[in-house]
Amino acid sequence: GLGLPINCKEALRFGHTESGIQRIYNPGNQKTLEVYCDQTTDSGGWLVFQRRTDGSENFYLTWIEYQEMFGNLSNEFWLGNENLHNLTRSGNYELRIELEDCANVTKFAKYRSFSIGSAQENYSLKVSGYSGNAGDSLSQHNGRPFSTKDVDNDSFPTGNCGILFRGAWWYHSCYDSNLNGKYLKCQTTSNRAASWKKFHNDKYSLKFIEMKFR
Ligand SMILES: [Ca+2]
Repeated sequence: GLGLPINCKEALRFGHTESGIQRIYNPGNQKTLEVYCDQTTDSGGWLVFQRRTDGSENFYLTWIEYQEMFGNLSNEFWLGNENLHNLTRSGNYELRIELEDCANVTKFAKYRSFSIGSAQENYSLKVSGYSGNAGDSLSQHNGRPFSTKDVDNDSFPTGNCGILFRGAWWYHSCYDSNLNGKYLKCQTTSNRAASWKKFHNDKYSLKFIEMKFR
């Protein structure tokens, strides 16, 4: 539709070989939207849907706020759960997560299959097929619905993981990763941090995080 690519993989085929902001046509909801494409990492074609770099955006937000995009595509942002569902509802997608610690060590986690359910399914996470060098801190979240500080869909009976750990995620009871937790500028003392347990631990606030699919 409209001569626009339907995602970053198609944009790459159309000759958009540089990373940056790209307008796409999403057949999932027949709308256009701007996204950020990573066209260099691991052969490119990646549509970035989350990034943390400096703590400039507040990620401790509500269900309704997580449904839509917030932040700045050039820096910190969340693409929005509605967009994520509509972009992954048909076809097969892989997920890649870039992580950097405070000693500038970079690691990644890749998953062979990734999609996000509908609003009726509470934007549940479907993920499988780990590879990479960061360790697998996401497969335990497979099948879990999304939770926020105001909508508790987690499997922890006596509290809201989103409030306890200041994030919004596909919490179980509660997490192996908390990449929408607090950006604490390399602090290593709070389990509210934006963390990936298998890389460091649940108190280590990572310096750089990027989540993307293709
Ligand atoms: Ca709960």
